[in-house]
Amino acid sequence: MKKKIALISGITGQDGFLLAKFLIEKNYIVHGIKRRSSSLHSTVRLDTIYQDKFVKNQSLHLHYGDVSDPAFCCRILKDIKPDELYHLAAQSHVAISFELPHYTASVNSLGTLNLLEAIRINSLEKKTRFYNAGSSEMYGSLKGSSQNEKTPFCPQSPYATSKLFSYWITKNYRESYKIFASNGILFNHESYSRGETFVTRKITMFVAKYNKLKKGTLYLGNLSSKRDWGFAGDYVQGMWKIIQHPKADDFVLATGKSYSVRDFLREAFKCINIEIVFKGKGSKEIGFDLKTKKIIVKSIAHYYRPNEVTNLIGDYSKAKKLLKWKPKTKFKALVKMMVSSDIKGYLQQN
Ligand code: NAP
Ligand code: F7E
Repeated sequence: MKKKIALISGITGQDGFLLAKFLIEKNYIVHGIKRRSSSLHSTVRLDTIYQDKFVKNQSLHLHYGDVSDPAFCCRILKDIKPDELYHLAAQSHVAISFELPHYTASVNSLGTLNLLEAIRINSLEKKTRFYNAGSSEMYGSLKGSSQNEKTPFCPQSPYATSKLFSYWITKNYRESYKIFASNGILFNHESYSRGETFVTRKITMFVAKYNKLKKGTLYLGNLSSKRDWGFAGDYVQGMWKIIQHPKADDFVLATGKSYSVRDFLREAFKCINIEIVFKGKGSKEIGFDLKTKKIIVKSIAHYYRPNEVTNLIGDYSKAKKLLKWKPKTKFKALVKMMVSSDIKGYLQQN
């Protein structure tokens, strides 16, 4: 049987790597877009699935490119003609989007438009199914009990606003040009491959180091903000299911539960047998080891955002009903998985 061809923008990121691995296991030929970098570091996640150019029947192919370049987008679609295009490339850091709003809008909003236009210009409307990586950040802070596909959007950052454009342009191209174009509205999903400046990984990497050195302070921002945290491995399967669905549509993927940054810290330190206790409020809050009384965590104003999304909880019942998707990994198991992986990594490197 002819193998399906997938193209992934953002293949060097957390989700791109996990999705590529999943699709290769499903017997796809995977093409990925990587940006030119002065070091090899940007492709480090792909090391375990990398295949040399000269290997026969190669299932992973990497191409230099950038989604903010319309000519490149047009050319890659013309050359690859993928059955499925997973558009994951983005400036994905919310805090950084306040520092680089123009750049964030340019990559996240126009990048999506460039790929959709490339499908249209190459007359691939009937051939290529398009997945767009939408985000729970588009909702802004929780108002009711949970957020689903019918909840009004209220973006609170340049990142969220840029993603709202990409969400609507995806819907617009679906309705105007009959392209199979779907949005995943994904709540936070984490893993051992999560970027090191996102709060969960920042915590688990610190815990791994603290486990060995028994010293140091972890500086964080708002410890009270709450997120619906799931495991990225479960979510890439959801992306695939969204694309296999008979009809293009928009789907929330989430766990339906939310925990604070403080909860995540407690659980992560528990993995190294430290009970952490908190004292103080806001940017004066500290976390210390109940046994030794050593201060380990400090909240500082530097890491606060100009506008904070205080709480997010997703309602994934549509995906459960129509896609038969549900998250398999619970919060505690996720934290444990990330801490264990970082402890192993730290011990190997030091
Ligand atoms: P990530 O780890 O930050 O990866 C982002 C990827 O996009 C990287 O491969 C990055 O390349 C690439 N990229 C950035 N700008 C690009 C450009 N101009 N052209 C081509 N590639 C570019 O993000 P992630 O966590 O995997 O998330 C994947 C997608 O889902 C993103 O769109 C994100 O906004 C969205 N999302 C994520 C979550 C989550 O919780 N993880 C939730 C909702 C939505 P480099 O490696 O070269 O930087
Ligand atoms: O922050 C708080 C911070 O940066 C989570 C992206 O994948 O998910 C992600 O966006 C919470 C926020 O993720 C620090 O204020 C406290 O309330 O890990 P984060 P995010 O902003 O939720 C959404 C769904 C996406 O779409 C994005 O692409 O943690 N927080 N102290 C901190 N956050 C960071 N990064 N660093 C801190 O020191």
